[in-house]
Amino acid sequence: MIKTRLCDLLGIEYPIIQGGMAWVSTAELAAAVSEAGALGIIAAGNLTAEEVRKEIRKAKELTQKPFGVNALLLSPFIEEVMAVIIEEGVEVVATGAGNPGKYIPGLKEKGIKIIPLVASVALAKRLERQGVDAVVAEGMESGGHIGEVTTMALVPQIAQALKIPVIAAGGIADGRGIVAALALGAQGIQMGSRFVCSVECTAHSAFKEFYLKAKDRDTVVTGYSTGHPVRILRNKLSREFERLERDGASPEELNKLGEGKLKAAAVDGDIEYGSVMAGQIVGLIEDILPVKEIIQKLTQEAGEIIKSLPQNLIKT
Ligand code: TUI
Repeated sequence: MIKTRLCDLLGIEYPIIQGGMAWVSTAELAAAVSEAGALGIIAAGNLTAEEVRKEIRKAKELTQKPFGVNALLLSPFIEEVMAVIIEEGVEVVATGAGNPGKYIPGLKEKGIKIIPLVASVALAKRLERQGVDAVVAEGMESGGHIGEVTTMALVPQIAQALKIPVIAAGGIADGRGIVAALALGAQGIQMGSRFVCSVECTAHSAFKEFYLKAKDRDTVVTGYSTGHPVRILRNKLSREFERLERDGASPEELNKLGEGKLKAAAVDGDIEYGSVMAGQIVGLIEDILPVKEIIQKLTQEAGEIIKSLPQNLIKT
């Protein structure tokens, strides 16, 4: 059994957080993860504030346990979404793709725990000073919008610089990844791709099947030229992106090509022309399992690895 101080901080059994993936992390997935003893997270993505409220209320009907909402700082509705999160009394707010500094006082005043996703030591340190409760250190192995540093290099550097708990993300999908993250100084882990391949995930079956087929080298990063690098599975859309970037297309043209494409992939199942965001560990995922089984399998694997370390690795 793996217990860390993150478990006490969040009132959860296992130090595992489910990534807030736009159009994928719905109330159903978040509630299933929380019910299984980890922390489920609803992704607000670009949903309107009232749509986010509906998801929060649905999750409350499905579980009594704590869950969080991921507020995408790039959303046009971010101010109203933050207001709804406060009104609905959500326990935890995660933020992505920016600096959440200006929202911290308002959330803290209401006793809401704040866990920003960060991709650099500098932002992690600044946010610790501003009073956040933990950070997710997200390596560039992750799917979706990414930073520049790998999980292996980012997690120990952030763990070294901070006193609050650090949660490792990017490249983790089994017990080995969990143990590695703990060895790097993390108090917990966040997984996205592994939870996409769960029974409770409401993403389109074609989206999940595309994950199962993917191998280690099947993700590509598009959008370096626009300042918003995004990791996706290689398909007709990624090739079109690469062609436009090579030909020097403007950021406006590239952003236009990306518009609505994540929904097209995750909700409508368009895996050719949609944006299938996925992390590099996707090649390891071979089955679609109930969330509870994923969590039990992984924590058991992690426990066995930790127990076997003295015999297998440490010769005295
Ligand atoms: O946010 C994510 N992953 C995402 S968001 C997303 S939606 C989207 N779709 C298309 C284009 C852009 C976004 C899909 N996947 N992960 C957390 C994350 N945050 N990764 C990197 C960052 C980050 C980047 C810069 C966090 C802070 C930051 O700070 C900038 C600053 O002001 O210092």
